[in-house]
Amino acid sequence: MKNLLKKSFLGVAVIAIFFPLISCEEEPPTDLTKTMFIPLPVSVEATGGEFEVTAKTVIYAQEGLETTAAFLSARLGECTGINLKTEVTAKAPRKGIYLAASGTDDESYEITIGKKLVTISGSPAGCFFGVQTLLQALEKNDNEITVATGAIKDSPYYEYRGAMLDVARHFFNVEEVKQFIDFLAMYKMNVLHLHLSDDQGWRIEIKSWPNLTTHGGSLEVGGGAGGFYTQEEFKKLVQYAAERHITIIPEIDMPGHTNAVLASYAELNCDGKARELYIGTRVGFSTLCTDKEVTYKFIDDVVREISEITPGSWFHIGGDESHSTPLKDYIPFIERVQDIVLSHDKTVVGWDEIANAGLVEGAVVQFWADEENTAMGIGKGAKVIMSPAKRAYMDMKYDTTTVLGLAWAAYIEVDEGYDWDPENYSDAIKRENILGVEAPLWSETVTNIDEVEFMVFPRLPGYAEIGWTAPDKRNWDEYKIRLAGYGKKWDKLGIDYYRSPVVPWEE
Ligand code: TNX
Repeated sequence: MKNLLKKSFLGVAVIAIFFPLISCEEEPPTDLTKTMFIPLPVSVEATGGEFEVTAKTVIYAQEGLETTAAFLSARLGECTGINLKTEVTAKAPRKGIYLAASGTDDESYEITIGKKLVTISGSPAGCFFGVQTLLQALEKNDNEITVATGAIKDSPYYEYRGAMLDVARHFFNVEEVKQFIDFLAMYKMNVLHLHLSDDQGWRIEIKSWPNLTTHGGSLEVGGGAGGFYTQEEFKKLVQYAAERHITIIPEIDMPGHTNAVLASYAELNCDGKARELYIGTRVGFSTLCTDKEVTYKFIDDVVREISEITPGSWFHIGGDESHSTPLKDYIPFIERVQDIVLSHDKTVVGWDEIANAGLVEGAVVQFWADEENTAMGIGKGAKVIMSPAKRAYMDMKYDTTTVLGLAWAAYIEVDEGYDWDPENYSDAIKRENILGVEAPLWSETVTNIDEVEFMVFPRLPGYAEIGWTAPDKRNWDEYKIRLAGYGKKWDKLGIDYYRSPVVPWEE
């Protein structure tokens, strides 16, 4: 409508004559506070006007924000078909879209949307998150792309907002992992935990132990061809994530969940005999030989090679479900492995079982099942990542009719995935103990990216909001309306989401 008005003076005259009373009301409502943001920002104010994105709009960026400017231009191009020019500038322009460095180093950002100029200011990470917010505020009507004017101030509640992808049970290639990273980026998540090894497969090249991938990575659950990332490919994933302000946490699970290792190198078994490759889904039957010296040489090589190509500060040592490792062996093993991780300048992360051992300074315990373990970890000074299987496991079925997924922890409908609060989950775990939230996707039953999408959408945006938005601002009945608005966007993006009956999807 507005384009028409602009194009023809005659049109304006005709409309003015025949519709004099509704000239303003003709426009779609331009109320920024009505935008369906996920996660919900700290504050949104509307000023009632609109900013129009046209082919002439330029994205200006201060130095250091070029990658985010290019990202915004590419995303706008995908959803609108117009490719905006980007330009580095030192001073604020009078019109266009302007990414400005605020001088802060946290993840907060501010957006002001005027009729001529949109300014997003923050640290590089803050600006990137602000860009996600701006993209959610875009309206496309006929040929017009507009944003309602106003102001947004925003910052996250938790510093750690993650998801995990199990690439060991089923392998997901570089392109698929990039798509997963894109899902995280849309909702301002900042951590991707990659579960890189398990009984069924080893998925990252280790140059000093090549059989790990050539043999140990050759299969996956069900017996199909597995796969692995070369170190060059892994670096590309790290880079792709970094451009989206997402840190990759590599996990090498040990001493259990190691059958693929034990099949690749006979000497890592206590009896010196290589195991067969495993394509089933049992857990708890494998263990590294904790009292052989070569085991620690192996671990040191693995941690060193992976740490060299991982700029993020974390290294995840797994440590879960080591049912075949007696506790008297498990404890010194976990303690020694933590020292190895420290010697490569990384921060230790492990599943809650590691709290049975002594913990090094800075160690992080990932709560998934056992509150007592987690409480022990807190007692030993650890921070906690909240991934309670009953609420946050994206491999759990939605309900009894879900074909994919498992159900050992719970059925997790979309409301159950959203409607809980990390700091009120367990008496033993308080706000000050919590680093953040992570939603894992285990892949025993999930074989390709379409199936990933089905398990992840629409639950993932909820975990992102739990991580970003303060608990007193979250409410399922209000959230479900916002969530419903995303169905059409996902349709357009070709995302195979679960059309949950508890979400009031738009027709
Ligand atoms: C438990 S969660 C596991 C994984 C399985 C998952 C399936 C955790 C630390 N261990 O090995 O894949 O359940 O839901």
